Amino acid sequence: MKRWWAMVAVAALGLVVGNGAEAGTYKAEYTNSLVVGPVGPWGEAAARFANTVKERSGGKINIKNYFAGQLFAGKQTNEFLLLRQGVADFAFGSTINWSPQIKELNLFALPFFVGDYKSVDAMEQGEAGKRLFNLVVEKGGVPLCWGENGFREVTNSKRAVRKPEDLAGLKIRVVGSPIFVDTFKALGANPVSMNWAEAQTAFQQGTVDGQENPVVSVITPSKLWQSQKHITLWRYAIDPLIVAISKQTWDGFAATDQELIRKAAQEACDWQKKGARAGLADSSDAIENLKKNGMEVTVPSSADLEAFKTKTKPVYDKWVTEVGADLVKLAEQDKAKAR
Ligand code: X2X
Repeated sequence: MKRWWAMVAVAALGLVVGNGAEAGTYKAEYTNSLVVGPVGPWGEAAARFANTVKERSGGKINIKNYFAGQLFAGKQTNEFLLLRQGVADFAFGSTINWSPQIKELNLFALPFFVGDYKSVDAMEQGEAGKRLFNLVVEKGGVPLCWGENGFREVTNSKRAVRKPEDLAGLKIRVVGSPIFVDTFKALGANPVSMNWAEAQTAFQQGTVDGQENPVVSVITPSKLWQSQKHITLWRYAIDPLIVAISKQTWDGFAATDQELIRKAAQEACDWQKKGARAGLADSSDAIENLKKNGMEVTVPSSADLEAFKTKTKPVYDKWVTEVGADLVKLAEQDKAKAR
């Protein structure tokens, strides 16, 4: 009898000191949203994350990856809304796709602002990154770690692009986020906003001439050389990923599960980021592979880059105001510290 009461007391105490979560109640499935497919470091990191969490939770936390935009039914700029509503429990999200809801995330898309890996790492780990994560929290997400899509390089089927004039009139697919339309207009191109799934069909049908995306995360797994002959390595913008969980979902987990998830996410991010840079940061293997597949690679000189930068300066100025001059200043300070 005594023992029975002791057990009740312990259980009650557990509820009181618990995280507000009803420990032991799990959903049959937790959704994870991705814009890309399972091939490549982005998708593979999501698979690793789901496996790790399942294993470490003894099979209780089952994350199902919804690849290729299945969860947001094509409209990639809605992904953060789904996360906020809890339709997506998790997201391995591109900062570009979330920028319509969190406009400060356009920081990374300011033309020719970031430029190198050291700078982006310094921004993410520094004051700018902290500010951005706080904004994600304010908007209803719980950010777990930074991943990486990568530096965005422009490709097309028509001609080598070394100068702004080379882009004149080219129909370039961009994400449905206004800074990209502004940038390509400033360069004299003809930008069209399109979701990634449709864009891939458009490249095959030749209804658009070009696009911009990172080499290892997107261009290679999507075999874009099948339609795009030319690539220019200009690093004009970078697209970090944020791995995040919906606030409701997060609050539904006990502290021990939260800890397990946070750790598994960090491991997935570290692995993913390394993968996104493989053959780019440590060697030129990823570029050699593009050549092997028939692409012609243009590497602009610093004078060439200056010409692109000058053309896009009005876009930069406009979007510094949108992003917030104080945030840009924090990012500049972070970058300076890394040097
Ligand atoms: O749609 C794109 O270009 C992609 C895959 O890079 C993003 O999700 C931003």
